Amino acid sequence: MMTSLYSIRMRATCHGQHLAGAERIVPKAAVGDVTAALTARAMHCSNGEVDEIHCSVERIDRATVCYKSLPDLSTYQVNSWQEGRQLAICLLAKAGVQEDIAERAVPLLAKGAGPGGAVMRGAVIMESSTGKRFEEDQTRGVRVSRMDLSPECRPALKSDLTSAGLGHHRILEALVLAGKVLGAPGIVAELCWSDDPDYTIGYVADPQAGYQRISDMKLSGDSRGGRIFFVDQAKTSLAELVEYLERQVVLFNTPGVISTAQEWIPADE
Ligand code: WAQ
Ligand code: MG
Repeated sequence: MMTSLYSIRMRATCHGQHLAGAERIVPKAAVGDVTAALTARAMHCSNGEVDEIHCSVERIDRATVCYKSLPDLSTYQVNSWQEGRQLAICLLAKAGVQEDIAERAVPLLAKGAGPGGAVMRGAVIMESSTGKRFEEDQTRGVRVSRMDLSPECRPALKSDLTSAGLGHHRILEALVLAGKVLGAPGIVAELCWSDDPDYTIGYVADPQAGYQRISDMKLSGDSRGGRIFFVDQAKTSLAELVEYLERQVVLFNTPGVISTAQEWIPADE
């Protein structure tokens, strides 16, 4: 008999504010260790003192698991955040997002896509040719959940990333999240950069080109960031999309190709 799988989700708060979150999908025997590791990570996060940690552990029906391959990873080295944003618009347009929509999407994340310019807890869902937004709650947005590497793939990917100088768990987690998003019905592309003021790297992902990191998407010290999922409305419904992103269990069992960083030279220089 195959051992059961469990989804473990952790979120930590300070004065009711989100501090840290992480999730894993692991075999039954690893549940104790992984829950402890995620809790320890929340306790040691440098953003503030933890008030509450919530961990949920939920058994998964093996028959519902969808196995996929991770996207390839590449890195563009740019000279400034202005150049990074210009490159992001180019990559989004190449992926099939209408250019004027891409040009409006980047400043939307830059000013904060939530009400009053707040950083959202989840992602914006945006129609790729009209710019129309679909999230029911623009404070929360849509949260991608229930994805991980298979137990066989995790050490292989970790060692590939570490050899490329990309060993921080933030990168692995963003790659896995983007991998799930790229499998979504009607997806055209994803745009992301962190809301962590010390972390300026972002990415544009699309199903053909994969996970394309951009070295600078904002000025250091800026605590705004977020995610936008661009979709083709004709190819999906909001209900189907949200069901996939929030509930469908996805395990990645094959790493993608990891390329070395390349310099980006803007075309008009
Ligand atoms: N689902 C949807 N949106 C999310 C989720 C999620 N599970 N988690 C975070 N977000 C949104 C939310 O608006 C955050 O403010 C924003 O994304 C950024 O989240 O070097 O660290 O966890 O290759 O700060 C990308 C580059 C790092 C990594 C992304 O995002 C690399 C990052 P953060
Ligand atoms: Mg963050």
